[in-house]
Amino acid sequence: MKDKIGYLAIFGGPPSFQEKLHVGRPNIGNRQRILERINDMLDRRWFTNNGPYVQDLERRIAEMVGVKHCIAMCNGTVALEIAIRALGLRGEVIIPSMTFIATAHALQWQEITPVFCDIDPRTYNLDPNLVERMITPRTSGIIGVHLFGRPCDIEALAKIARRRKLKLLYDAAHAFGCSYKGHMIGSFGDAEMFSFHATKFFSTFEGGAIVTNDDDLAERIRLMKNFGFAGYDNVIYIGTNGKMSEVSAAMGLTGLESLQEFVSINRRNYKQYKRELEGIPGIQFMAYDESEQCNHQYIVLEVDEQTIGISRDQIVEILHAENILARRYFYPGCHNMEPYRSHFPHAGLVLPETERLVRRVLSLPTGTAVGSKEISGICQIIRLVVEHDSEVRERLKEVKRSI
Ligand code: T4K
Repeated sequence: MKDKIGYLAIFGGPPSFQEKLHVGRPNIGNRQRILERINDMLDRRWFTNNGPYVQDLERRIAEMVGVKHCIAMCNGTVALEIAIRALGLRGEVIIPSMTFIATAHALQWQEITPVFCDIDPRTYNLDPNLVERMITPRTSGIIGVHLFGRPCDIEALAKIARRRKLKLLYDAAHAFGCSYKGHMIGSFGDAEMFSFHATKFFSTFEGGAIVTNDDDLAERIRLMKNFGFAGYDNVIYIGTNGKMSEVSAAMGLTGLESLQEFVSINRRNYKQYKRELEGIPGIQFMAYDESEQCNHQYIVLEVDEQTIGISRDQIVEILHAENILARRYFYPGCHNMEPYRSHFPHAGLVLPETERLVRRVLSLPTGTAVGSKEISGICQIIRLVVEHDSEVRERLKEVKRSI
């Protein structure tokens, strides 16, 4: 435990942690069960192409989410691309800029223009009032992102989509196991997409899924993810390869058996962070609605540089020196990355809340790989830095001068 500025690793002290603490360290579940399933799979010699594990996983996820169809995919990005195509999106699609780059790329990859809309700073999600203003005759749909697992304003977006005859897709990459007004995320809009990447609290190594209640859409998606095959030697649609492998599904089925344990560990971590960080001036803790189900996959802080005189980036630098690999998700916003930065050099002018927020937020390590001692150590470093802000500022300047 460090109680003096001089002990911080950035000023020459030893790092607080020998091993790096990551945001997004995978949860594993029952290792024995995974290996048993993989052994069975090897015995059966059925590795992919809609195998029994994939079918079982799809059934269980559809049941858990409360939808008619779940189509498992090789990753979340391909799932998004296929959902976009199967929904017939074209022209322009409205999305937030504060998201992982895959949301924008899944559109641009298909020569559809992502139109970046500003967010509501209270939810970090699309501001429905502003969505309305971004609609043009070329707009074909809206992709809402439930950022960090907090649901979009689903009712307001549904109303706009209905009134303006737009398709409504959700990028629910962060929101598996979360709910909105008592219903599971995954059951809203025309379809929703999940990511089961290794860094997500529920993982299939790489993987994802599209969930929907629309029978025709589900049928198109199934064809599209398997080259358009409707049976041996019979291609009836244009398609690609979006299939999930059996080894991924084996991981997923095993992970589902430990899902509640993952959530409760994340929740315990969240509560501890909240307890130990609440009330620090200039540090705001991103809270979740306690009345909803939540996976607590992300622990997010907002740093107010005006109040503490130390920037988010300086805090990240200090934490990294301690081997705490905090991340700046989702800096600098898609509109500040290529090719969008070149396509829309002035996009930032209509995204004031996004521009402000991407400079303030940071994500801290959580998950089953992080224990209570580590969390206390992380919180203590943050507290120490904020409580000695002027001294830290001066010493950071010295460090910069000496480089
Ligand atoms: N939409 C949204 C809103 C998304 O956030 C994402 C993905 C997608 C769509 C697309 O879904 P996928 O196609 O990925 O299924 C990571 C993930 O790669 C990405 O899946 C995720 N979002 C994004 C938020 O985070 P990076 O570039 O930050 O990953 P990386 O390699 O820096 O890893 C993050 C941390 O996790 C590191 O500190 C290391 C640790 N880690 C990572 C891996 C892969 C491990 O400890 N073990 C591991 O196996 O994107």
